Amino acid sequence: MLELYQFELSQYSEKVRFLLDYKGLEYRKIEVTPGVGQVEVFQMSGQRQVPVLKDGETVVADSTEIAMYLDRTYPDRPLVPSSAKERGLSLMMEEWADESIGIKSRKAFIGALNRNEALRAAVLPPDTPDFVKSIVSGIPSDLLETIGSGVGVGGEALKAAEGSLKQDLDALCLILGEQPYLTGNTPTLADFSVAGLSLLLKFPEKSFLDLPEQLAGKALPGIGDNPAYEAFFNWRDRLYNDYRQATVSTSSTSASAPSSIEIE
Ligand SMILES: N[C@@H](CCC(=O)N[C@@H](CS)C(=O)NCC(=O)O)C(=O)O
Repeated sequence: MLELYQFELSQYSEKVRFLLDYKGLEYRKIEVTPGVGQVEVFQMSGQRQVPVLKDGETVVADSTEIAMYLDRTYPDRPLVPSSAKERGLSLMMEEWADESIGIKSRKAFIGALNRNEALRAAVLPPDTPDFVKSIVSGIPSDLLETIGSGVGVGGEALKAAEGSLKQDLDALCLILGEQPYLTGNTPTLADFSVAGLSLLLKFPEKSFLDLPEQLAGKALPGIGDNPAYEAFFNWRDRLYNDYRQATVSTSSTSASAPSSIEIE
């Protein structure tokens, strides 16, 4: 069986999970422990980031490489369409989404973490000892802000990322106002990439991901809960319902409005 080395909360891993589900391929998720677990990833793939796909003896790192590998090896339900215009658009949009939504959403999410102590503790792995959680949630926000500035996620960079994300979402809503999918009438690599990479803007319901309870359905304030982007998140919900495999059965089926990650 295919094996996906991943972080459950990684937007690039979510992109690949979408691709695998769309193709109807069975796979086993291997949750990598940040830091120590990445040594194994490095030994296996020559680099330390997830996602990495292992298919027998074949190891493929990087979500774009994985998408191309899947289409070559499992051509049923193609991700990249054959008609020239749709092909070009889907490849271009996939590349854009990696560099735009994928990176800016991570910055915006870090901004929310900086401002929200409970959220910081919520994203730690479930087996994190309580005393570590309480230390992490107790780091003052202004200290995180100062540390963040040194690595390009300080206040100004975060504001710029949020503003630019809004422009991306405006553009995507304009496209989705005209057609059901990003490149036309059928879903392609572009749709699954954008949908997966927007994971951190609004978390899906728990049935699709093994999420901490506190994160399921939660939205980044001003973005994931903004009515201006309803067309985008409705489109994404449709993709989840139609193509993403539900892994966790939940008793609650209520499709309530998203609640924001509260920021004090
Ligand atoms: N270009 C890569 C990006 C992957 C990526 O940024 N992975 C993050 C998780 S979302 C990661 O592994 N971070 C850990 C690290 O960089 O050490 C892809 O498309 O797969």
